[in-house]
Amino acid sequence: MQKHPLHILFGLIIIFSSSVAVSKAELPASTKVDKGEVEILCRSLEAEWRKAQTIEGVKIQESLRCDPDNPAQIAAEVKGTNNISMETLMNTFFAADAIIKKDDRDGDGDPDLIIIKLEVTELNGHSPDFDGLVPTFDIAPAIQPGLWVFAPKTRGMATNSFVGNDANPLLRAPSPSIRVEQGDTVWLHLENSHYFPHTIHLHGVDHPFVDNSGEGNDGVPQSSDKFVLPGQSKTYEIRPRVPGTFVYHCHVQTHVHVAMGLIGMLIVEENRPNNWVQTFNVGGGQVRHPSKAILEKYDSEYDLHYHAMDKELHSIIQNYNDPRLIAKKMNREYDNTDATDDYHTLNGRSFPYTLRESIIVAEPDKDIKIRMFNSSSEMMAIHTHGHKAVITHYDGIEHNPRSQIMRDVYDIAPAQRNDMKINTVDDGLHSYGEGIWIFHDHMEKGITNDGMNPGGNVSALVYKKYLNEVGMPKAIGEKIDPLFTKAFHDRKVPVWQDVEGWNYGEIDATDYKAPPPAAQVAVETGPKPLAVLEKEALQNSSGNSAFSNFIIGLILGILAYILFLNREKIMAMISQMKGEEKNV
Ligand SMILES: [Cu+2]
Repeated sequence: MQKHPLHILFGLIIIFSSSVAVSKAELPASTKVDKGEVEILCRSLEAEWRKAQTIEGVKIQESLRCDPDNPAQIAAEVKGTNNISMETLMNTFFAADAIIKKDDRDGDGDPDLIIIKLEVTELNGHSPDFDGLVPTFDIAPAIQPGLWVFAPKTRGMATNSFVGNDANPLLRAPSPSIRVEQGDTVWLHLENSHYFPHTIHLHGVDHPFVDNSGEGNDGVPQSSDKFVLPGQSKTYEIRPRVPGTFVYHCHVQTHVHVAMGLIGMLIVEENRPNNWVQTFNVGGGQVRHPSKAILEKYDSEYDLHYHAMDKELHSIIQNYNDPRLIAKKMNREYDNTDATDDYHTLNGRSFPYTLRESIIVAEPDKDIKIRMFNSSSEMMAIHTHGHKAVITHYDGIEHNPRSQIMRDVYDIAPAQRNDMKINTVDDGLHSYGEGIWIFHDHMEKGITNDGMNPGGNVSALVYKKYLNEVGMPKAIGEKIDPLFTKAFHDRKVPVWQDVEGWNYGEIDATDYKAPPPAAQVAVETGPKPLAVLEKEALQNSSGNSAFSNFIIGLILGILAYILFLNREKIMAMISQMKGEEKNV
C-alpha cells in the first residue's frame, strides 16, 4: 500500500503528543550571586620597568608583561651586589652580600668566583602576633597555601611595606632560578633562617661528593652531610664542567620539603668571553639578560617552573605554630601516599595571576628558548596552542640535532627538564600566526584551582599586537573579570553567571532539600517541605512519571496509527459484521 505523507505526519503527532505534554515545565527563577570586589586585572604601576634599558652597564631586555621584573634587581643579579652603586642596591631588596662576583681567573672579562647566599623563608605561615598569615603570597585571588622557599638573602623587612603583610618581592614562590657559568667556582651558601634542618642537593649539577675541606657536598643527610640546623650555615662548592638546565633542592624529609617549595632550577650557561650571567631569575618567567650563548641562537628566553600542592600538607604550618607539633603533623601524621594536588602553579602562581607575570611575549619570525621544569610529584603534559616546539635537551643534555623532535604536547615527569625552541615563523607547522595562544597542562586537574576551572597552570603565548598598554592580553573571548574575585575561587559564583545574553545563574537553594529520586523536581516552582514531596513521590510511583507517560503515549500512538492505516479494512470488517447481523 502507498503511504500518504499526511498519514505519516498524523501518526507522528499522535506518538509525540504525550511526551510534549510532560515537558511543559515551570522552572524556578535564577538568582545572581554577588561576587564582591573585582581586583584590578593589572595595577600597571611600573610602566618604566617594561622598557629595554641599560643599568650599571647591564643590558636589560624589554619586558611587556603586566608585572615586569625590577630592572635595578636585574642589574644586581648580573653584576653582583658588590659591583653596583648603593643607589641601585637600595632600589632592590637584596642584602649587600647576597651575590658576590669577583676574580676573573681566566682573564676572559667576566668574574669566575661566584658567592650566592640563600635563606629559607616561610610564606603564608601562622603568625604568633595576630590572626592572619605572614608574610602573604597569593598564588591566585585570596589563595594562600603555606610555603617554604629558598630565597636570595634579603635586606630589611620580610614584608613589602609597613601597611600590609604581603611578602617583599624577593620572598616568593618558586625558589628562584639560579644561573652560573660553566667553569665558575660557585659557593652556594645556605643560611638556615628557618626552624627546621635543611640542606641543598645539586641535582644533575656536576659537584664533588666532598668539598676541599673534606666535608660532605651532596646534601644528603643519610650519606654525606650533616643537617644544616636552624641558625647554622653551610657552603656547597661546585665548579660545573657541563652546561645545562639542572635542579637544586633540599634533601631533608624530601617527600614533604620539596613539595613545600624548597626546589628550584640551577642553570649552567655555556662559557663565553665577557659573559655576565643573570645569577637569579626571581619568580621565573622571562630572563631579561640572557647569556651570550643563548643570544647566539635565540631572541628571548623564559624559565617555566611548574609545581603542585596538596592543601592538606600546605595548611599544616598555618594551623600549628610550635615546630615540634609541625614536625609531628608533617613527618608522621601526614601521609603523602594519600595526597591529592589541589593547586597547580606556573612560576609560583595560578591562573589568572599567571597572566600578569608568566606570559611569553612573541613577535613573528623569532626564536624563543624555553626551560621547562616539573617539580610536582606527578607527570605533566604541557600543550601549546598555535605552536609546535622542538625539544632540544632532556634534563640538560642536548640531543643530537637530527634526533630532536617537534611536538605540541610535552610530557615531563617529576624533576625532569625539557629545553625547547619555539620558532614563530607562520608556516602552519611552527606557528599558526599571531594571536593569544594559551599553553597548559593536559592532565586536566592541572587547569584548576582546587577543582575550579579555569585556573591552575594555564598561561599564554601572546603576540605583541595582542597586548594592551598595561601588558594584559587583548582577549576577544569571554570576560575574565569574574576570575579576579575571591568569591569565584571560594566556589561561590556560578561559572556561567556573567555570560552575556544567556545569564545562566543558579536556583535559590535557601532551605532547599533534595527530593526523592522519582519526584518531578524540574516542575516545582519553589522548595516544598520534604513530607509533601514524599507524598507526591508516592503518587507519582503509581505510574504518573514523565517516563511512564511517554511510554504509555508511545504505545497508544502506535496503536492509533496502526488503526488509522488499516481503517478501510476495519470499516469493511464492521460493515461485514453488520451485514451478517441483518442476514440473521
Ligand atoms: Cu628541607
